[in-house]
Amino acid sequence: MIKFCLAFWFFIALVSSEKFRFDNYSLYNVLPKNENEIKLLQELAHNDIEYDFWTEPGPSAEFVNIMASPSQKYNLETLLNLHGIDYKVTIKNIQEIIDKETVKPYTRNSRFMTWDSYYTLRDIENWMSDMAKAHSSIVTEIVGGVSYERRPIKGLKISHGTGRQVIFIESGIHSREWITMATTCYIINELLTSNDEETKAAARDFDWYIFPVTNPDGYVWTHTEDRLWRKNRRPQRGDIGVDLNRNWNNNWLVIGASANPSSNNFAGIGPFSEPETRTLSEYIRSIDNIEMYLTFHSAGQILLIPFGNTTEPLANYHDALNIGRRAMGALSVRYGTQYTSGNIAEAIYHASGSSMDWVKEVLHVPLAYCYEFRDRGQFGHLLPPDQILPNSQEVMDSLIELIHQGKRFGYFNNSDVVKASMLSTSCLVIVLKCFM
Ligand code: 0X9
Ligand code: ZN
Repeated sequence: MIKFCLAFWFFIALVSSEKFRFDNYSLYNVLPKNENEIKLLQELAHNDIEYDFWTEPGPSAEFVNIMASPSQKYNLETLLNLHGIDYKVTIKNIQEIIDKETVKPYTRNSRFMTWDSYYTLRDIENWMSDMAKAHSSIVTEIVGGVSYERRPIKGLKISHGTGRQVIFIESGIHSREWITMATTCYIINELLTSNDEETKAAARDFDWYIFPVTNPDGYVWTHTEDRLWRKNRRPQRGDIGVDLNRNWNNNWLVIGASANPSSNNFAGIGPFSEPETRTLSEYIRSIDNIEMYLTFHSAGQILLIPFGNTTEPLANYHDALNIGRRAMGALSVRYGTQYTSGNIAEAIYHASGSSMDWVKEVLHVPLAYCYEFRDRGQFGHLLPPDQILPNSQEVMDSLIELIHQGKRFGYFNNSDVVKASMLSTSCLVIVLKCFM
C-alpha cells in the first residue's frame, strides 16, 4: 500500500511539474493600415482576454504581436481576413523556438557568462556574487526588496567613491522578457571589465544600482513551468499574478490597466498591493540623488519617456526626448537597429501605474526612460540567443550616449565628483612639483 501511495505521489508530482508546452501555438505580426483597423484590434485586446497580445494596439502602432493557440488560430485569421487586416505568421510553432533557446549553466567562480545564452535566476545571482567578490573595492551586493515567494530582489551597486549621482537600472519586471535580464548582466560586466575609456568613465563617475531580475518568482516560473509568464506569482481571486508594471502608486488603474485578475495587465487589488513593487519602491525612495532611472522591457524597439496616462508633453519632456533621440542615433550605428521614441501614451498606448511614471512623478527623477528592446514583431519575447550580444552592445552604446547628451543638456553635473577630480588633479600637480 505504502509503495502504491509513493508511486502515485511520484506520478502526480511528475505530471503537475510538467512544463506548459506551446506546440503549434503561433505568433502573428499584425500590420494595421489605419485607425479603424487599430480600433478593431483594441476591441479584440480588451474584450477577449483569450488572445495573448505581446504588444498592445496603441494609436500609432505599426505592428501588433498576437499569440494564438491552435484552437484560436482559425478564428483569429478569419476575423483579420474579414476586415482586410494584413498579417504575417512570424512563428508557426512557438514550442520549436522555445526548444531552440539555450539556457547554459554558469560555472561558479568563473565570472564568465557567455552572451549567446540565457541563464536561470540562481546562475545570475551566483554570477553577481562572484563579480562582487572579484571587484570588492567597488561592488556591493544589494537587496532591493522581496517577492511574494520570499525571494530577495538582488542587485549590485557599483561605486568608485562617495558623492556621485545615481543611475538606477530596473530590469526583468516582466518575467518573460528574457533579453532584459541578459542585457542587464552584460551592462554590469562592461562597467566592471571594459577597457573602453568612455565606459570606464561612466563606471567611475556614477553610483550604479542595477537589478537584473525584479520579478524573481515570475522569472523562475518562466524557466520551470511557463516560458511566457509575465506577471508575479501571487494568487488573486481564483487566478494568479499581478502585472508589476501596473501596480505602482501613480494613477493606479486609471488607464491601460485591468481590474480582471485573469488579464495580463491586472493592476492588483490596490496600488503597491504586491510585495515586489512595495518593497522595491521603498528601496528606490531611500536612495538620494537618482539622476537617471532606466527600466528595461521587450519588445518593439522603442524608447519611452513619461507619462503613460496623457500625451501632453509634461515635465522636461522636450529635454528628455531630445537626449533620448540622440542616444537612439548612437544605438543604431553598430547594427542599424532603429528605435522610435516618445512618451508612453503617444508612442505605444495609454498605460498607468508603471514604475517609470512613479519615479518621475513622485521622486522627480530628472531623466527616466523605458527601453523596449529588440525586435519589431518577428520573435517578440522569444528573441533568439544569437541576438543577445548585438542587443546588449547597441544598448550599451546608447547608454554612453545618454550620459553624454544628458551632460550637454545640463544634467549629470555632479559638482561633488567634479570637485573631487579637480582636487585629485591639483594634488597630483603639487606632488609632481615637489619632485621637480
Ligand atoms: O506594457 C508595459 O508595461 C510595457 N510594454 S511591454 O510590452 N514590455 O509589456 C510598456 C510600459 C511603458 N513603460 C513604462 N511605463 N515603464
Ligand atoms: Zn515589459
